[in-house]
Amino acid sequence: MTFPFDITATEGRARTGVLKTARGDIRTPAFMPVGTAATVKAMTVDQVAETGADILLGNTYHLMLRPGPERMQRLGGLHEFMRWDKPILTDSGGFQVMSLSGISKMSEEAVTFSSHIDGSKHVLSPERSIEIQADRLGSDIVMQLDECVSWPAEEARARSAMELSARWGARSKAAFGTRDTQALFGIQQGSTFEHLRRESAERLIDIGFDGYAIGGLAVGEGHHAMCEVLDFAPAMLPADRPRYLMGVGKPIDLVEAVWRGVDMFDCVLPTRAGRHGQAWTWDGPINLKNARFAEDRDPLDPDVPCPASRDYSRAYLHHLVRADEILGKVLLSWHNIAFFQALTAAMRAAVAEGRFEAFRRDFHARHRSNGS
Ligand code: PRF
Repeated sequence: MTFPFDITATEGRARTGVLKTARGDIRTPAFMPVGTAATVKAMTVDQVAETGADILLGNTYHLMLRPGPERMQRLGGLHEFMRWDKPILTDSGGFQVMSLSGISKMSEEAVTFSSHIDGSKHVLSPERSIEIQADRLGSDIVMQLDECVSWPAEEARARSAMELSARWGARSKAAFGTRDTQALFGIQQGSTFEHLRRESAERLIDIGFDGYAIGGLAVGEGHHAMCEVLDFAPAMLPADRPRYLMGVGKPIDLVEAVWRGVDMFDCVLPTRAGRHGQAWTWDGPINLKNARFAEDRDPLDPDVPCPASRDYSRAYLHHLVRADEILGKVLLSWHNIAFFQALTAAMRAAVAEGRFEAFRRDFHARHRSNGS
């Protein structure tokens, strides 16, 4: 059974709706906080839930290295382990192998890599990735194993990664089979080449997935080039299934991607930026380290329904960041996750009320007015 996806309103290519999973509803557009190592860094799951997040992202790569898939299964799966009972989407591992592990080798059969933790050697095939995600971790939304090329990529290189990803998509689907309470998403590749993106989409649709991700973007091409790909890539994917833009992004990327028909996102940005003293606001990013906040008694945002956004002065946050106190990282991660949830909630409401075009214009005007 595939999860029902009810699109409740559209405006141009933008959509809002609900993806109904066995563990609960995911309101779209959705932002998934990243819980790489079975934790959204510096936050409790109760805090994450309170910000309005409907779903978290977990990583096969990290969890297969530590604590290990078989141990995770003995401990009841990822949900029970980290005390999160809402949906979890897991990434398949290929992208993290490329970006994090030491030496890695791609073959038709599998990717072989050495752990970034202890150098130990591991093999990840499409079948093993599905087994880890679906059977050991108990993920709700399982991603196919794919190959993502860095940018810029020559056409031949982008083509071979797209074709390998399509073949791995078919193997992933065969290994996944049909399941009652879990979904499998395919991943479109093809770098910035329109004809490769089209061929990738056609091959994925032929295989048949419960949802479709756009991979291979936000790998160095920049906001403008990414938007140019999003002008055509989402429309190649089935309109009645969720579309997920992987590893994206800044608030401005999210607004532009929703405008072009994307429904789901994940990114380490809110938590990583928070640990580095950066807070995201409707006026753009600010760094709390900056001396101009030393005696600023205003909160980060009185309208974001989160204690970290509402109840602490910028002066206090400035002090915590300057003193490198753990609480500074905790509060800024919490605020940023709450801000990203407020942003997706605002986009859902704007599409539902047919005013997303005005929302987008106002977002740009206010974002640009930020002097920092
Ligand atoms: N593939 C997978 N995970 C990803 C990506 C991808 O292309 C990206 C690209 N931004 C982020 N995470 N499997």
